Parts: sequence; structure tokens; C-alpha cells
Amino acid sequence: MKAFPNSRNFTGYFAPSRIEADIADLEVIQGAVPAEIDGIFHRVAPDPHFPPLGEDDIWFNGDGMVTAFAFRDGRVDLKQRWVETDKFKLEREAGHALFGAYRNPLTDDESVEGVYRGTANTNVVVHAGVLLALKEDSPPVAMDPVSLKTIGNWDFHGTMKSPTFTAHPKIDTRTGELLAFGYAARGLLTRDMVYYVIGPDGRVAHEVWFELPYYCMMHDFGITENYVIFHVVPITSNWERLEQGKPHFGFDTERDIYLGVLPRRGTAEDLRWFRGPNQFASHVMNAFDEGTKIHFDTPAASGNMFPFFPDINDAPFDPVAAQAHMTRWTVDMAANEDGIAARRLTDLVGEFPRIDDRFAGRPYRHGYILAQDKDKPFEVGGAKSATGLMMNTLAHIDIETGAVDSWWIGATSSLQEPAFIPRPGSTQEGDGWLVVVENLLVEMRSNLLLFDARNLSAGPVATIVVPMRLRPALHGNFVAGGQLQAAVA
Ligand code: V55
Ligand code: FE
Repeated sequence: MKAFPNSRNFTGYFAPSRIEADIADLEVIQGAVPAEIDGIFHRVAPDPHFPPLGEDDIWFNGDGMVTAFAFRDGRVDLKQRWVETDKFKLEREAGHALFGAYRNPLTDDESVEGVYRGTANTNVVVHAGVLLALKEDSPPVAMDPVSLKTIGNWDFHGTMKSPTFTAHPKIDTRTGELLAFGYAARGLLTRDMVYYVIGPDGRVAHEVWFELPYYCMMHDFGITENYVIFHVVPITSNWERLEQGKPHFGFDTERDIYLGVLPRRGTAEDLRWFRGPNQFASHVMNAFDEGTKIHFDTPAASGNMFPFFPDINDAPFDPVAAQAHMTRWTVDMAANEDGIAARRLTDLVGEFPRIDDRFAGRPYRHGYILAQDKDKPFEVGGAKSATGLMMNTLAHIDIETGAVDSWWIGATSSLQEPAFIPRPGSTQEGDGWLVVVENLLVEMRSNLLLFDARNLSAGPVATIVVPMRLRPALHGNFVAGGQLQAAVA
């Protein structure tokens, strides 16, 4: 195999890992793993299998590598496997890359025309018996949640019709439904969207097809008891960009944002659009109904957060405008106007919002984010994150009061997105732990940390050694052992 590029996307902490591993009983060097925790924390990272066809490549285009941390009786086992996507299998057979630039099939080897380009690198979620490895440009790829053996492309037992499926589906723990959507649902760059309700049996139970105001990166969405909410933000594209070999997405400062609100079991005629000023938002912390009002909480920034998806008119990247603050957008279904009210929930700068997932779509109080505390020292030359955002603090935000409880990880580490682990037997919101991967940027390896979700400033309750470097990941989720039994059966 030839060499990977000598760029910041492929060197330092971002060097490809490419390691499939089984490590029994990880070393615990501080505290103890609570024996009550029983289940698996799955996370997925982009990890390039082969050097790119082009000269360089972005973090978002790496092949999906899933890590499973299995917790039982105070012990943690690690398993790490590639997601064997169609792309992965064809490239392994060829011994080199066949697929080109991110979301640009015009750059592919002609032998792979028409093949799903998905890398399954963005999120992993267990629902109805399978671990779904997700990339928003393709169908899910199903895996066995315990063995991590790839099952294959997943169409929900023949019931999903679109070629795409979001990486941020939401489980409603009260109904057992998986709520989801696909964009570019009638082909690359199309404005078509499809919204899906997938029943607890893993089959599509309801779907709604509609058009977006403009094509954009539909990365996440919100659910409430009665509605689903789609945020249209101006990370846009068109065929001209792809033909010119520009990055698929670019940020357009001229366009408004929209919030599309649809009743959970509604039809396209029920869809209502609200409209707000140009800004950037990608992830959704949570959303919920309050009478006729709908609240939608998201880290919003005044400008583009993705330097690798530059301004469409070539304006330079503005790191200050890229700072996101947790913001509540509120719309009123009883109002005769289409405005969106906005209120800042905290002065912290950060992204990767999470909650106690049992409260998805319900009134909630506890939010967690990775924050960037600029007042703290940082003593690692060069080894920044691929996004340029150095996440050095794990923070709890009391959504009602704005109070913050946080933990700074130190001057030579950064953090990956946390996931919430509920305490077995407790139904109280926020009663449980946060699990988070620490990047040790000097030692070039990782730790798995557990925090008491109600007392982050006390520091980790356990520090678990990962004796290798876990490449920076996007998202992951914890699934309880009981649900796994049901899943595998
Ligand atoms: C994101 C990540 C992706 C992607 C689109 O906002 C959006 C995150 C890891 O890939 O394809
Ligand atoms: Fe995401």
C-alpha cells in the first residue's frame, strides 16, 4: 500500500489507526467501574482504510470503525471492527481506494458507478435487534451489536425506499419507535426528503415525502411528543460545485434558516415552515412541546463551523463566528406568523450536545456538551482537532437555571462526545453516568472515562486505559444489557 498524505487529516492524533482489536478486561487506573453498569457503549470513528484517490481528504470521509466497550460486573472489554460497507469490501478487494472525494461520485473510479458510497462512519444505534452504522448519504449498515459482525445494507426488512438515512435517528423510549429521515431522498443533491416512523418491530410504519426550501446538509432533527422538527441551515451544494471539484458543501451567508414542523403521524399537507435569519446549527440537544409552543435546543453559531466546507463566495473562515452557544429556538403553532424566537441558554461555547436519552422529545432539565474553555492552557503543538475546535471541557447545563457543572480535562488532552448511561432501576432524569473517550494528545493513546452525571466537577469516577489510540470519533450510544438480549434474540 502507498503512503497516506502528510497532511493534518492523516498525521498526529489523526493518523489512520486501521486496528481491529479484542482486549479483555481493560486496566482501571483510577476509581472503579460501578458494577451496576451492564451493557455496551458503541462509538464509531472515521478511519481511512486506504490512502485517498485525491491528494488529501477530510476527516468526514474515512471508513467507519466501530468500538464496543462492554460493561459487566465492574469490568470492561473492548472490541473494535471495521464496518464492512460495500465501499470497504470493494476497496479491500482492489487493494486501493476506488471512491473519491466526500459526496462527489464524479471523482470515483468508473468501476464503482452506482454503488452505495456510504462509509457508515457517523453514528451507531441499536434498534430492533441490530446495530445500525450510519452515514447520511446512504442506507444504514447493520451489524451484530455484540460480535460487531457486519450483516449488510439495511432497508428495514424491505420497507425503506430511499437511498439515504440520517445518522441522527431518535428512539422514543415510550413507544419503542425509531424516528428518522433521509435527505437527497430521490438522488444526490435533490431537495426531496422522506420522514420515517420505524416501529419497535424494525419496519417502516409511517412515511412522509416532501421537498425542502433548498438542498442542504440535513444532519440532525428534533422530536417532541406530537411533532418532528427539521432545521434547514445554509450548508448547501449543487452540481456545479461537484463538476468544479469543490468540496461538496459550502456555507451560504445569503440564505435564511427554516424550521419545518410536521405532526409525528402527519402528511405532507400538514408540514408548516417557520423562518429565521442566516446562521449555523447542526446538532440538536432536544426538543419538546409546551402547549402550542415547540422548543428546539441546538448549539447555534452566527457563522460557518466547518472550515473544510468553506464559504461559497470564498470569504475567509471566521473562528469567532464559528463559536456555538446552546440556543433555544421556539415556534408557536397557534401563531399566524412564521417567526422563530431565539434565546441563549448558556454562555459556554461548545458542541456535541447530549441528554439522558430516555427524555428525548420530552420536557427535560439536564443537558451535556463538550465545551471549549479558552481561559485554560493548551500545551500541545499542532495536534488540534480536525475541525479546529479544541474540546477541553465536559459540561452539564441545567437547562432551567443555566447553571453549569464542568470538568476541564487538562492541558494535553481533549474529549470526544459523551454518552449517557442510565443507572439501572432509576427512572430519574440525569441519574446515571457519562462515558467519554479522552484523547491523550502527547501519549498518543486514549482513556475511557466515567463521570457521575450529577457531579462532573468531582472528576471521573473511573479512568479506564485504552492501550492504543482511538481515532477521533463522531457519535455513539450506550445500550443496556437487557435490551441487548432482546436485540440478539
Ligand atoms: C457530519 C459528519 C459527517 C457527515 C456530515 O456534522 C455531517 C457532522 C462524519 O460525517 O458526513
Ligand atoms: Fe452528528
